[in-house]
Parts: sequence; C-alpha cells; structure tokens
Amino acid sequence: MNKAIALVASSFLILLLASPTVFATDYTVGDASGWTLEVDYTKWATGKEFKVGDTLTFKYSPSFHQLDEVSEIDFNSCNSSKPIQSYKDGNTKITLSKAGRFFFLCPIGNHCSRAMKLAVTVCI
Ligand SMILES: *[C@@H]1O[C@H](CO)[C@@H](O)[C@H](O)[C@H]1NC(C)=O
Ligand SMILES: [Cu+2]
Repeated sequence: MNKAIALVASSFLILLLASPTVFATDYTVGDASGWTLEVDYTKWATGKEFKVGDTLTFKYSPSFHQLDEVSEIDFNSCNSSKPIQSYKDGNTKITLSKAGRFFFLCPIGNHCSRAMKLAVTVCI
C-alpha cells in the first residue's frame, strides 16, 4: 500500500477508536409524531441499536405532556411518584451516557397506561 494512503487510513482508524461519539446518532423519539399519545413507542424502538453517546430527543407540547425517566419497576407499573429525572421543557435531549436499560414515561393523567412510555436498551 502507498505510504500516504496507509497514513490516512491509520489516522482514521485512530480517530474511530478514540472518539466513538463522532458517530453518535440523534434519535427523535416517535420521529415526526414526537412524544405524544397514539404512538407505539415499543414499535418505534424495535430494530434500533442504541449506543453509548447516542441521544434521544423528545419533542412535545408541555401543556399536554411531560417526560420522566423512571426505574424499570416504576415503568412497568406506570408509577411516576419518584422519577429519576423530570423534564417539561418541550424539547428534551437525553444523552445515553452508559450501557443498560433506560425507561421513560409521560406522567400526565393516564398517558403512561395508554402506552406513552419508552424503554431502550443501550449497548457499548
Ligand atoms: C411508586 O413508587 C414509589 C417508589 O418509586 C413507591 O414508594 C410507591 O409505593 C409506589 N406507588 C405505588 C402505587 O406502587
Ligand atoms: Cu402525555
């Protein structure tokens, strides 16, 4: 291989290894529908491979919806009494900072039991 090409290739490889966040993906939850009722977020998440450093952006009207990150137990029972984090700014960007499972729901009314909830699995 030509030396210059080898140098470029190895520099690129080093960049790749050193900065995985260069390739982070920003997901808009629910795509064009955003964070709202009548969207199947389980279906939305299916087939997506979330990685550490990716972000989730939740877009919603704060007059109607909010966003809580909760534990798995609270997620399963739609219990928003002690969220890990609460957001109500209408445009919430969350960085998936570590591998594992993350759980989100809307704490307004019965929205969570009407399927306004999202669980994601984040891989390294
Ligand atoms: C909701 O969760 C909190 C802790 O996260 C717990 O103390 C409380 O008992 C739960 N409420 C219900 C109705 O399960
Ligand atoms: Cu809601």
